[in-house]
Amino acid sequence: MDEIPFLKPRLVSKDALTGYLEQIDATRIYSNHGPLNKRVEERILRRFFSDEGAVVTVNNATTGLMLAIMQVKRAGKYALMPSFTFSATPLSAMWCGLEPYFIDIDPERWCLNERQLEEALQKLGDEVAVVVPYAAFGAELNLEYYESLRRSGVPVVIDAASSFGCMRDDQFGRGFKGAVVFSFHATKLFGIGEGGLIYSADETLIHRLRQSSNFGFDQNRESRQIGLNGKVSEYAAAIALATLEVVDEKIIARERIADWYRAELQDAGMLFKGWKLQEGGGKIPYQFFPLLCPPKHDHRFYLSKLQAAGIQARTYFSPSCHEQPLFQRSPHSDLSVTEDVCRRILSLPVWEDIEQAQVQRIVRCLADE
Ligand code: T4K
Repeated sequence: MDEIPFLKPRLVSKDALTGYLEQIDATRIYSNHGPLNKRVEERILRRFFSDEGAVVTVNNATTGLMLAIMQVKRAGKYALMPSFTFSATPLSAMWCGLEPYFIDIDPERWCLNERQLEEALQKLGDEVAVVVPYAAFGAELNLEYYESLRRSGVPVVIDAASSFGCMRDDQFGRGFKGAVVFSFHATKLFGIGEGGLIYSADETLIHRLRQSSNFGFDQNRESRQIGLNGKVSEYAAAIALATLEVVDEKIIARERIADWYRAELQDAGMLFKGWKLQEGGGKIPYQFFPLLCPPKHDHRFYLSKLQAAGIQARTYFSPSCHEQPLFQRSPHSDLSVTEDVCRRILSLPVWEDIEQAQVQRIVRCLADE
């Protein structure tokens, strides 16, 4: 029986790139916020954010998070965030000299539990330097809540690594005046290899982030603030421009695959047998299909069934951050929902040309007990 890989990303073809590569050859500008990067930013701002606010490209979301946290953080010790995230979230806070402080997630959307976040804010007061919520797998966060938190003086950087490409006409993050950081890693819907983007409705913030992504240079090319090299090469921008031409097809293809998963799970009656889907995941840019297995087994039971059937799957984000050696000593609130989700989470294959019959095979393998 054919193996089903976990991911099989398809970036743009060489033919789609040729025109852009010729433009690079003609200008001989290869980096430093060059013309293709400028075009990527303009097109993304128009297409996804209706020209509201501003964006800057960065060489990956981890750099974007570091730059944004460094830019907005206030005096304080802790970065409040979920433990149910990729290690890039706490790592970027640590690079900014902060200690991650993990808060539990809610059981439906698997995003930061706002009530527990409020309790931690009360308890820690001025020790909180920044809050870094993660929009889990592209689920929408309550932006009104985070905007009011920001206005009350608590800086907020949203880890939206998995969110780019959701909502065809209303990209998540639009209108938020803190920083929203997206990933363009090869494994994401808008994959360009390595890359990312920071959005804010606050244009001044993006201006400062653009400078800090270029050694903190001001207009005289003198370092005026702390910075690093977070720029994107023109070759990567060429891939982004070609990807923009097909992004609608990618969004539609992934939505269709998620619909197949939902229909198969429904047909097999699994949603009444303890299997659980993420809520708030109507139009998310699926990088893979996440779901919780019934509590009677932990996910290893199902992973081995899949493996025996030649199907690759993963368990993002298990182990969660507080279970990993580097973060084991980081302070945290009660993490019982995180621990339950991490025991049960499965990440199932999604890529644009996966076939319906393959999705069927995956779900039937799980259903067959
Ligand atoms: N915040 C959150 C919440 C994130 O999820 C991430 C990244 C970040 C921040 C940071 O974003 P970046 O700095 O990366 O822009 C992968 C991705 O590398 C990572 O970007 C992503 N999250 C994470 C969820 O997944 P790994 O270490 O699990 O990837 P790896 O090498 O195990 O590959 C995953 C699967 O994809 C494998 O089956 C192989 C396949 N693959 C991978 C690549 C790179 C391919 O088929 N082709 C490829 O080119 O992290």
